Amino acid sequence: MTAPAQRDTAAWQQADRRHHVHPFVDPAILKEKGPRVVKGAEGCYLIDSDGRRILDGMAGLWCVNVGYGRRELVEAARKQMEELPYYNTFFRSAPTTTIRLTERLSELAPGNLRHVFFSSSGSEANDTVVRLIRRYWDLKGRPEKTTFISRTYAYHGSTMAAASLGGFDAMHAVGGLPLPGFAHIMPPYWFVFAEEGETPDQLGMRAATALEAKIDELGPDKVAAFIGEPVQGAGGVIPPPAGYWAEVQRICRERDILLVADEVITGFGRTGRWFGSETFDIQPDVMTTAKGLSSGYCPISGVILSDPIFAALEDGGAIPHGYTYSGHPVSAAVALENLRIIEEEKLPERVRDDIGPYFHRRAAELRDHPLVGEVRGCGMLLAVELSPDRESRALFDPQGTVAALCHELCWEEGVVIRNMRDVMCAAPPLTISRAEVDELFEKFRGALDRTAAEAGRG
Ligand code: PXG
Repeated sequence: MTAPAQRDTAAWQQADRRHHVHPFVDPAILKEKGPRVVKGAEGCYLIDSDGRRILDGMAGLWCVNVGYGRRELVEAARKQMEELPYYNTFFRSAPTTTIRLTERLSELAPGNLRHVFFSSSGSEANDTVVRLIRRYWDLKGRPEKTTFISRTYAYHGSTMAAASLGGFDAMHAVGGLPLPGFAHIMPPYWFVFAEEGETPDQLGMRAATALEAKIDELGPDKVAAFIGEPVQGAGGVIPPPAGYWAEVQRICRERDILLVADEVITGFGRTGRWFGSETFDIQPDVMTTAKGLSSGYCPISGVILSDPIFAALEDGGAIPHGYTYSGHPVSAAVALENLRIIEEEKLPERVRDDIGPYFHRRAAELRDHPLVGEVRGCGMLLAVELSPDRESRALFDPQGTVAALCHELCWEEGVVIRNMRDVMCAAPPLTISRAEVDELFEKFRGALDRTAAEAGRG
């Protein structure tokens, strides 16, 4: 085995193939092509093991909101490690930094969301949501309100409960999911679900009505909550049509169903406000945050509870739920500094008024590309839906191969854009410059042209 300092790309790939079990990677393709080995990063660029610079159009996994290489975050982590590298939040203790982060999040979160439960990932946060909300209804004397409703193509994480909340058949097929007590409805996804002649707003109303129908089918006395991402992310960037969230909220309120906003992707500036809930005028009872909370520099997530939910839980005594790393002080220090940067550099405003509109102006230029069926998005979230025929909104058969090819060619061109079914998704750092946006689309178009040529659709 070569010493790490002397390893070239092939040696890294060999070691990885031998010992590393990857999430969401086809082992046959991994065996054939090996992993893409990443060595460093700066600003919006990754640096691979050959020293090549690649524009990261995905901000890692939708999380590096402030970009790579921030010295302030390194310094915050270093300082915290020196002062208090670890202490827990069990048994009546709390690191000062963790307390400060709860104050800051309570200031930032909309409405009466003022109480934070920490974990290390979005998945754990959503597991926490399931347990706490079931506990809440139990304490309210309504122990039968246990079922969660979510949507097809929702992504809420990979633990047993989070994947049950999620709306992917392939994930449900592993481990016997969904668990009992999880139901799914259609998403407001016009390109795939609209009927002949149906407008996006009409489709949005139909998707909201599906919630009403599902609650009535299950019985409102059995349903605990509806959970949704303000803009569905990993399912293919599906922004809600006008009126969708207002209708969902009306339905939930009228039937005494709690509303959970999963802001793991949409939080911390990505949609042009601090939270997607503000962009879409949602007042959730519970909010899940992760990713952009620390810009991915350290693992941390927070479930933010409203005053009444917290009050009820408080009355119920100790919550037998928590993680060794709940409120980890180093992650909390990095998150606090990250939030300071987002505020100081006015990143939500920048996304709303400047770089977001520019990003979507450039994206719109792809609309007449022969492979493109639809271009949609919000803030620094973009989907380019590939289709063999835009007019009829046809899907490729089999699904997924054309976008997988495009994703490969994007890497070759020097930009990361993620494929999901036949949707290409981008979510760059919120700090991306106009010149970098230009570069992103130049490289993306190059990859699309090559995909069209290779897939015989030029
Ligand atoms: N909620 C949402 C909305 C997410 O996007 C999670 C919860 C789970 O977070 P953790 O930290 O447990 O991964 C996510 C995560 C992809 C991809 O392929 C997306 C996510 C994670 C990994 C891959 O787009 N989102």
